[in-house]
Amino acid sequence: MGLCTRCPPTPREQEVTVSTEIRRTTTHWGTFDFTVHDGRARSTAAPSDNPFGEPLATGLHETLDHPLRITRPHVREGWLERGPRSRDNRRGGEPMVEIEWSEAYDLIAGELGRIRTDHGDEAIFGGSYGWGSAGRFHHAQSQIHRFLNMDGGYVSSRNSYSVGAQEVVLPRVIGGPGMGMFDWSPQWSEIAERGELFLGFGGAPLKNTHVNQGGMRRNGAAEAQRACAEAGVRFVLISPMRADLAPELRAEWIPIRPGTDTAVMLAMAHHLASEGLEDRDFLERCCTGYERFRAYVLGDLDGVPKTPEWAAEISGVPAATTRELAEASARQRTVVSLTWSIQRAQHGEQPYWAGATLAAMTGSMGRPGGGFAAGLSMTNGLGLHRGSMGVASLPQGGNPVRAFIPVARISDMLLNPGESFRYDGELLTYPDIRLVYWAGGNPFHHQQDINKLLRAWNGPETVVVHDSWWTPVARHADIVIPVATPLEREDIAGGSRDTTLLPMRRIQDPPDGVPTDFQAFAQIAERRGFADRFTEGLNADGWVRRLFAETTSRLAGRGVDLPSYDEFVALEDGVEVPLVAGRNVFAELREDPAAHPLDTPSGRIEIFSDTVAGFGYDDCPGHAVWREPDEWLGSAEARSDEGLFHLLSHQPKGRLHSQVDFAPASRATKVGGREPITMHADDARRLGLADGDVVKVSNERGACLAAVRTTDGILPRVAVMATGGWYDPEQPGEPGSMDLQGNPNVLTLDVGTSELAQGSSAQTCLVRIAAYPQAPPSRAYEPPATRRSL
Ligand SMILES: Nc1nc2c(c(=O)[nH]1)N[C@H]1C(S)=C(S)[C@@H](COP(=O)(O)OP(=O)(O)OC[C@H]3O[C@@H](n4cnc5c(=O)[nH]c(N)nc54)[C@H](O)[C@@H]3O)O[C@H]1N2
Ligand SMILES: Nc1nc2c(c(=O)[nH]1)N[C@H]1C(S)=C(S)[C@@H](COP(=O)(O)OP(=O)(O)OC[C@H]3O[C@@H](n4cnc5c(=O)[nH]c(N)nc54)[C@H](O)[C@@H]3O)O[C@H]1N2
Ligand SMILES: [Mo]
Repeated sequence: MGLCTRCPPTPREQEVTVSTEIRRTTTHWGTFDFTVHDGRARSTAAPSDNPFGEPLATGLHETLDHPLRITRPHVREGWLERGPRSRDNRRGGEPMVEIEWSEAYDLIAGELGRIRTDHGDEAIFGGSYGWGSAGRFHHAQSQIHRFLNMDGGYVSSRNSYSVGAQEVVLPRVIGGPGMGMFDWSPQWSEIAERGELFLGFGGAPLKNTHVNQGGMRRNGAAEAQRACAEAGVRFVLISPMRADLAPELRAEWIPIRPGTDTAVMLAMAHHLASEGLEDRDFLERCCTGYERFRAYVLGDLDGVPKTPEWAAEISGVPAATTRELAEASARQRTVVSLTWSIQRAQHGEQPYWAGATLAAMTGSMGRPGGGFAAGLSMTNGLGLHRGSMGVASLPQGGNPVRAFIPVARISDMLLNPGESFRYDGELLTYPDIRLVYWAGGNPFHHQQDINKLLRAWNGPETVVVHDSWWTPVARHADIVIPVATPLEREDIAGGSRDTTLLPMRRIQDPPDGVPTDFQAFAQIAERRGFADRFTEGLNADGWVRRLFAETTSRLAGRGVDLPSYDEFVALEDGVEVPLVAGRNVFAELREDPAAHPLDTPSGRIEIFSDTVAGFGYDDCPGHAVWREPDEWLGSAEARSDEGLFHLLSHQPKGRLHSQVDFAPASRATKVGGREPITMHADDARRLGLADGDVVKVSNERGACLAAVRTTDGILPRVAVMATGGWYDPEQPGEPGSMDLQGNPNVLTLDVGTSELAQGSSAQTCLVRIAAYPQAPPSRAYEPPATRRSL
């Protein structure tokens, strides 16, 4: 405590003594110290023992009292004037009208009641996908799902954008519950100790480790990777971008055409099989279906041997390189590692199935420091720790509505009610949605083909959104409830695959009258007649204490003693919680497959799956296969037209998805207020472009502006844009309007990965790039037009 010496004194400060203190809290992008002066946050800094922790939080305090902040509820003008049943919705294209809090809650409660009565509970979509914020109690998904469940249920969404294909296919191949499969990957420490060769399909970019779902105390990924290089592990990066492995790892870079990793893996398998180098013992004892796969790879089934030359034609990876890597993988302790981006593409199931199969052939599967890795360093904790702390979360109750969609099928659902589609062996029907309710996510960031989404989004009668700022999704709502940010509430955080249980402290108070999600839902629950069940008579403080007490008793069962809640919140560094030791299922399998079967029908690794084959999907048969995607550089169209580029949209370096895109950390990554598009210097020269030039990036689905950034560290004819720049259509509300700021999702393809997983295919995308000299400025960070209620 003391007087702030850095800020000039305000007139009030000259009269009264004002306190300054440092308050620490944790977020998805790390733990930070805020200087709080006179009740307002004035600076953000990473703790001194966390040298890698700061990049995403620079200037985070500036977002709290920002002009983009929403401080009063708003309703779309047309919805207010013409009513919710209007069929000429122009969401995002009309002024937003400020209304009273009680009026807003009445409207939402009224709509929930009307739609449930007239159309049934299946008419409400509450999937509400999104990362929201850290914190076990205030977690927006938990809050909205608990609220909607108690109100009669909602149509939910299943799986994720992150790992949509792999989380459906891998349980068929190697078994395992949900995200548990990540814990089966070799960890960085084991690779440092025993590994020799790291085959990084997509690499393990450090930019991705600046975030960790649910919070993190220290960023340990860079050190852990470096320890492997220092121990002599050979790093091979197979990726369109050189930056996908840190320079200190001294990786050999093998550029590859996007979407073609499966072909290279099949060709490595071909070389191992035709040279008799595969681990016959493991394949026979611990796997099923190898002979079928081998016949496919050798060409016995379709007359096409998947040779290294065959793969070179598809992928651009030289045949000699593929052979050398295959031989090295048979000789050395090898990790076959895949980023998640590789499966966020059409046929995204295939590289993961092929990768697991290849790892099983190498001789390293189930041996320390080797085998198959599903997403090492894709968030900070992955590859550092196995398992979870087991912190309690808000009970969501049961959902009486059974209908669901695979998460990325939202536009298809809204456009095609009543139509059926296949998913993981089921035949499902899209429900007829009349009300969409979102809290903690931004579909106008995360969904592919935003112009299609906008057409779909205009279908329902009512759209309700909770957010703290005028984000793209808030601008496309009918009713907006502004909520407190995570820096304005108290909670407990336990990040996934992190080992520190941390208190989240209130850095400053929310703007006058602005509720938390919990408080807003409690208000609506009261109008719907179930406030007592929703709150159980507790306020937020009571709930956080209850979750802490439950966590205390859970951890006591594991021999971990937590201090009292009041002691805990005073601890700067939280409490270290040892994680439950994960099982090494592949080591156990190798040792004795009968005693330690996997959770698959055969108990073994299913190189061929009768279950998947039985679904009869042409785009996902019974073993890993190469299938041409609809858009790639090897297509007939792209081969004959040099003007086509493969657009990859990867995770942003300067932010988490679209969160606070207007914050200094994210703004620092922009060029002239727009998202950069990275391309090869030779390509730029060919198009007459220089660094900083504004270009129009387009295809038949849409167009956006971006600023050129050149490099020699990218495969020619590949262009990369980060995701998450705020969608800023030139004509708000008009599908097809050009986005001025640079959101790649106006260009991406919205089709399922296959009929198996129906995951997002964001990385399957061809575009054209052309100079756009007279570019209008982006207005993404200016608040939209609003007016007061008459
Ligand atoms: N082209 C392309 N598209 C992609 C991807 C890609 O690689 N390429 N990646 C995909 C992936 S992996 C993901 S995970 C998704 C991410 O998509 P999202 O998770 O939807 O993205 P976020 O920007 O994190 O959205 C969070 C929103 O919640 C708000 N928010 C934060 N905290 C709270 C809270 O406590 N309460 C409420 N009510 N709101 C809150 C934020 O302001 C923000 O608007 O994007 C996907 N989209
Ligand atoms: N800073 C930051 N970190 C994040 C996030 C964030 O928003 N910001 N989001 C987090 C989330 S929700 C998730 S799901 C993970 C996502 O993790 P990923 O999806 O794996 O991350 P990306 O950055 O999309 O992709 C990593 C790299 O894969 C390469 N790549 C793309 N396509 C191909 C291909 O076809 N073949 C090969 N060989 N390589 C390819 C690209 O060059 C890219 O840089 O990241 C997490 N980490
Ligand atoms: Mo994700």
